[in-house]
Amino acid sequence: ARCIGRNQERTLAIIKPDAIRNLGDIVSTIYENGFTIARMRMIKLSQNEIMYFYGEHKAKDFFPRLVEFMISGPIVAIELVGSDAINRWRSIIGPTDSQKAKEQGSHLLRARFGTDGTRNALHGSDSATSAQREISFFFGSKYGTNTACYNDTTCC
Ligand code: RTP
Ligand code: MG
Repeated sequence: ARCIGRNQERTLAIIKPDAIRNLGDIVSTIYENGFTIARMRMIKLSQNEIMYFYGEHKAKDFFPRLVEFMISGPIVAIELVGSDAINRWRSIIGPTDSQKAKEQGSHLLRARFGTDGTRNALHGSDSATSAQREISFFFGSKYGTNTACYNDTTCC
């Protein structure tokens, strides 16, 4: 595998069912922001799989709404690699509520493609621990196909 450089971090992005038609624009934005796509997979998850993936939210009032939304169609899981990828991807998508995102800036991906607090077009891992868990959930291993390293301590 080719080494992609130092200070690289991985995160898991998801294009949610409401944004699948905008896959092309979203992939363009990913590359415009200097990320590499290590792996990408389109999949329709079962109710049980979504409940497991979002298990940390199972007691929240919005959980049934979230599960119903996420099983409403296929999603695309993307393993992103880049500098400060976790925080940078979350800042590119914007706040959870798409209406708040629209107030903060029309360039934010949730402003462009989301509708409200649940139908918000995109996901981004919230920590390195979450990123590892979520990448493994979709891809089975933390290592991508076009990279030789996981982070700056093991790379190059
Ligand atoms: P995500 O995990 O999808 O990247 O989003 P997030 O960190 O910004 O938000 P989180 O609190 O983890 O919530 C997970 C997803 O649940 C749905 N949600 N609906 N009040 C609501 O209707 C509500 N709150 C959260 C959203 O789809 C959110 O992304
Ligand atoms: Mg979250």
